[in-house]
Amino acid sequence: MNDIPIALTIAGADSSGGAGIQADLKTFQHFGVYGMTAITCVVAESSAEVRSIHPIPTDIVHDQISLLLESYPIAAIKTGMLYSEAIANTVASILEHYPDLPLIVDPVMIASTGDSLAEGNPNQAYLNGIFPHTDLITPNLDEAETLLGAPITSEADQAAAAFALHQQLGCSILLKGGHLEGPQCLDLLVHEGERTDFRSPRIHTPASHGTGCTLAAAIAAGMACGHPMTTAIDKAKTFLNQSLRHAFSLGKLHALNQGTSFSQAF
Ligand code: PXL
Repeated sequence: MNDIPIALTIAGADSSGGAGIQADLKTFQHFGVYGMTAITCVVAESSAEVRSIHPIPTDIVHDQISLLLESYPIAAIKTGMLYSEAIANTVASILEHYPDLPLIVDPVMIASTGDSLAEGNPNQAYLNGIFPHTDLITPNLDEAETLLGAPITSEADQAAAAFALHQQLGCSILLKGGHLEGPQCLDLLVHEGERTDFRSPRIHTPASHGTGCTLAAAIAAGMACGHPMTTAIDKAKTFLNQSLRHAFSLGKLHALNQGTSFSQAF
């Protein structure tokens, strides 16, 4: 029998398959990592509409995570949509007992449709409970603006915001610049006080649903395989660009291609 690295995603289930738990599992599979899940909420949605969100009771969220961590040698954890302060606090209460496990946090707040994916304000739970145990946070510009309370409208603002978050939260920050204008997209990492720029050509596509989830899951997969953070981010960015370039048309809507293989198609 073969060993395989295991990654756990703690996130919402996206019925359309492009974001959340479903995106994470496809991404883990692509990188040869065994994916496990703790579902925080069920989201009835397409890439164009969030219709309803059904949170999972906190005791069930708790049991999913604690049983997996007790039973398997999990090598990295990624969190996505935690939805409520109560769920975020439940997740934090377990993760505080695993300080050495690589933890990547995608602070999901708003869907690509513009719909809110958070009830009330889970910021406090992130700040008090989740971030203190986190290795890397991957906010987009909107999420960073919410966390800092200041607008980010240029690459200079972006760098200042990434350093400010790094200093305030005490962990690495990958501040994604996808929402700025210009021919290139800058994702800016501040890790151990050092800045690293990841630039990629801006890809104009209607298939952007799930990009944040896919990037964070790919980074978690790389770290589960033992890669240093910067290597994991570099490989994750390459994968996300491929996913965008090979996106699917699904009737009238679209989806990222999270590594669907053509080698064994029926
Ligand atoms: O892309 C953000 C996101 C995260 N998690 C879930 C989602 C979405 C977007 O719709 O449904 C479950």
